Parts: sequence; C-alpha cells; structure tokens
Amino acid sequence: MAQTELGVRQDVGALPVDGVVLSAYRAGIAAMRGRPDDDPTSWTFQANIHGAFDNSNPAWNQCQHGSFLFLSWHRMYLYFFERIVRAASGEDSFSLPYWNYRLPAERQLPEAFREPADPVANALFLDERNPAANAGGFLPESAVLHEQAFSFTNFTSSPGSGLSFGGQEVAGFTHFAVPHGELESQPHDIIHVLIGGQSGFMADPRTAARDPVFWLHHANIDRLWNRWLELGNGRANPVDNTAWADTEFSFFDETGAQVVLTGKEVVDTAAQLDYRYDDDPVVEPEPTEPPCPCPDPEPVNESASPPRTLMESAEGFTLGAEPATVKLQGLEESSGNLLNNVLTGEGPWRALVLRIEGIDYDVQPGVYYEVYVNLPDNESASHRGGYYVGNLSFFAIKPHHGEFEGGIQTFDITRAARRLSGGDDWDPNDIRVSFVKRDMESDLEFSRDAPSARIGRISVIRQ
Ligand SMILES: [Cu+2]
Repeated sequence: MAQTELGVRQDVGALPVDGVVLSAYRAGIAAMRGRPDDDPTSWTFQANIHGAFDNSNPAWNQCQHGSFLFLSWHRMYLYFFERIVRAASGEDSFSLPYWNYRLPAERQLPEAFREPADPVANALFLDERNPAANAGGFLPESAVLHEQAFSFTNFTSSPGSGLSFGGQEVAGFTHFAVPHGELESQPHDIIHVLIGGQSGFMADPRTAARDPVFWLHHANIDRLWNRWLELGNGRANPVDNTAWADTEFSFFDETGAQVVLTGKEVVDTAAQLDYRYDDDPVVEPEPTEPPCPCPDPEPVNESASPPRTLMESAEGFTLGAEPATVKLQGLEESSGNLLNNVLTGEGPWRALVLRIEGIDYDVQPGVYYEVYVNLPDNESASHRGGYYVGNLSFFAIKPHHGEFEGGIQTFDITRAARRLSGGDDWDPNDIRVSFVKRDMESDLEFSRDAPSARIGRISVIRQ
C-alpha cells in the first residue's frame, strides 16, 4: 500500500468532537452494539476477547498481561478492532484516535467521552466509570509519565523480573502474570484504574474493553512503543525470541472470519498493518538523544551471581487513605554494607531492586500510590523530587479464578539510592519506603469505599 493510503491514528485532543473521526467512532460503536453477542464483530464479543467473566467461548479471555507479549498482543487486537469499526461505521477513512494524556491539556477524559453524559445520545459516554473521570477530573501528573519506562533500553527481562520496557519473557500464551513490565505498569495500569475507579469497566480486565476510551488508551500505549524504539541506544524488539516472534494469536476481521497474527508480523505498523501515528517520522530517523528528560539508561543486567535479598519489612500491612511509611530491616548485620557496595560498584552487582509482593485487595482501590524511598518527614511528597521511585498500581494483578497469591511489583531504586548515598545523613541500615495515595483531582463528592490494599512484604534485593 502506498504511503498516502496509510491510515493515520491522530491525537484525540486535536480532533473536533463532532468531526469525521469521532462521529465515525460513535456510529461504529452503535452499529456493533446492535449486533448479537455471539457475532465476533459485535461490541460485546470484541470486549470479551480481551476478558470476560464467562469462559464459554475459547475466543474470549485472550489478553496478554504481565509479559513481553503485552504490547504485541494489544497491537493485533486494536488492529482488527479498528477494521471492524471502520466497516461498521461506513467511514473508510476511519482510524482509531489515541489519547495523549501526557500532554497537560489532555489530562482529562476527552470531552467527547464525557459530553453529553448520556449513553443513549452519546455512544462514547459510559456510566460505568470513576464518577470523577466523567465529571472532568484531572489525572495527577505522576499518573501519566512514561519517562521511567523509556529509560529502560531492554525490551525484555528474565522470568520473574518486571525491569524492562516490555515485560518478562514467557514461553507462550500468558493471560495474566506478575510483575508487569515498566510501560504496562506505568502509565498503562494507572490510567485503567483511575478511569475505572472502584467499580467501573476500565478497572477490571474482564470488562475494560467495554469502555470506548479503552481503545484510545491502548492506541496511546501502542504509539509509545514506537516512540521508545525511536530513542535507539540499543532499544529493539525481541524478534529473535521465538515465543515473542512466532506465537500465534487469533482474532476476527470485519467479515467475522477468524484470522491469526504473530509478533513478527506486527513490528512495522506502516509496512505490515497499513497504519501509522501522526507523530511517527515518515523517514527512519537517525537515533538521537532522548527528547524527554530521561535519566541515563541503566539496564539491569543479570549478573552471574544470584540476586540476594538484603532487607525486608517485618510484616504485612494495609494501605489506606493516609500516607504510610515502612522501615525495612536488614537480614544480617552487614546488610547496610552490602547495599553500599552495590552503590559504589564493588562486586558484580549492578542494581538495587525494591520488590513489593502480596499486593491484594477486596475492593478495587480505584487509586494508586506513589512510592518513595527515605522521604524525609519534613519534605512534601513530589514525584519530581529525588525520593520518588515509581507508582504502585492495582490493575490485572487481582487473583483471577485463584491464579495468583497476590500482585508483585518491582522498582529499580539504584539511581535514587545512589543519590541518597551522597547526602550527609545517609545510613544504609535505615531504609524506609513511603506510600502516598493519588487519585483523580476533582471536587466531585460521591460515595465510595475508603481505599484499602494489603501488602504482604517489601524487600530490597541486589542483583
Ligand atoms: Cu489495558
């Protein structure tokens, strides 16, 4: 297909509410909703491919979370969904827009999805959302950052590690796993939970794709994959990994016919899938310095020596609405020295990893927590400060059908610890981890459960 015929996925923030693209999206959704649920091109069937409470159809519950298949599977899923909407809407020029919430002007749910607030008059509106999102509340800045994920130059990490852009390696189909890769954790998971709130569709993978904004959120994640590759410096798709390149996934096209794609068939969206993003360079660029304020990439390379846990929390605890701080305890007398050795480069260990496990909850908290290391009492918590190490999120980690003990999240805290160790009051035996709740920024009052999440254990590992 010639370049001029490529579909161009545009930023929803630049599209008129009643323009061609969003009007076609509304019309396509309405048509799909009018189809019977067992029609593969219906709205419900398409959402069920991602996740469903009902396991009766083998085509459902296919989404790939918590592994290096996350990005490629969702790219395939969006591709066929876009074709189905295009055909259902009758608008041949339709391409799925993306939601660039990273831009300060787009930090609210896009207007077309909020107004009019009537699911009959507006196919993009949905009651099953965080009321604060539908009321035009703002996403906190730390919710929308992708810079941390972009600082990783490795696409994959070894099984059990989330310290990579794209996620841990698996041997094949993996519906849910923990820990999630960096881009999946942040911003992907956070946006899901803030838009879904405690009981809305977006907060649960079994209902998420029933929200029309799901598809714009994932188009943005798909676009960020392209932006990451563009940064160069060794960033590349794991095309030599046969599980990533050759695992076959089934979808349905706009005629309802079953179709199959593999990872190696979706690495070049323009050449293989006939679409591009409006900010994709038309010509392959020379790799340049990152345009974002990315820290120097420090990929966590597994050293020959096995990882070793240096410190851990004494017991489990519950996170609520108020900030909480947990002091870690050394597993042996020399733990502080061993930690310092990592920071000074003595020995083969390159990284300090903060591992949070046994993450669990009864009610989806509908919020997230910023995580800090050694945040001073007199310092206000800011993700712009040196103590911030990332966000704790609650999407696709909840035990599904008894599959998991609880969620796991990992944070590379090497850089933060190195910075702290340069200070006067540095004591490697005094490591504290703080959690600060963040929510949609909105004045709307509405009733809900107080957020509550259990943490089983926190540890610091050298690797
Ligand atoms: Cu998602």
